[in-house]
Amino acid sequence: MSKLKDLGTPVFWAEGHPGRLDRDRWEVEVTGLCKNAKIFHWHDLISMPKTIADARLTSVTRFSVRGKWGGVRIADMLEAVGVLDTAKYVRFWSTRKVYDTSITVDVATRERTLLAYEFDGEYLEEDYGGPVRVFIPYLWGYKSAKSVVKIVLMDHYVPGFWEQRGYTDDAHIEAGNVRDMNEGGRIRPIPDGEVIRFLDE
Ligand SMILES: Nc1nc2c(c(=O)[nH]1)N[C@H]1C(S)=C(S)[C@@H](COP(=O)(O)O)O[C@H]1N2
Ligand SMILES: [Mo]
Repeated sequence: MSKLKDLGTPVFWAEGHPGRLDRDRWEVEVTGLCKNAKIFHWHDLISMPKTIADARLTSVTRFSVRGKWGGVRIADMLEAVGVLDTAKYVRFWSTRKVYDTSITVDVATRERTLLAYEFDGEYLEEDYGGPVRVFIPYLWGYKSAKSVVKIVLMDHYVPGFWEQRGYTDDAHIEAGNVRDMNEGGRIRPIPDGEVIRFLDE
């Protein structure tokens, strides 16, 4: 069990659940338009400065879950590999490389965009994208790729798994109602953009 599970957070694996994943042997390759392509091992990631974002993951399927997402800033990872000025997009690949999604370098380097390994102080389990997943509070959840194994810096955009199936490329969160998982699925209205409305409650 975990906090995310206790809250009844839906588990999405469009490509099928990956099963058990080995945290201690996890590797994330960062490559593409950078000076020093690099493989980050699990122990590298947890030795890097940890950022905690108290923020919401909000799905286009209209649920939203808030907690303290902990991990490494994507900005810190890009700095570590020496991202080039020509890199404009960041592509994330999930384990088994069926699911991918891309965002701008601009959003990737924002303060609360993380390669997350924790939620409320617990390591993420496989259901929720452990050992490490992208967490982007600013955009619809389909940009927050789970169980990430590869990050590619690119000068052009490529539509990902869900974008090819009709979800928008920019994933801008649109006003409407969401089920707030922190409130037992209570239906609440959200405005346009990042869901920060229920953070102070
Ligand atoms: N690999 C992978 N990552 C994924 C998905 C998926 O199907 N496969 N679903 C996305 C969608 S649509 C959302 S809303 C969030 C949901 O995260 P959760 O399953 O941890 O609740 O993960 C995103 N990342
Ligand atoms: Mo979603």
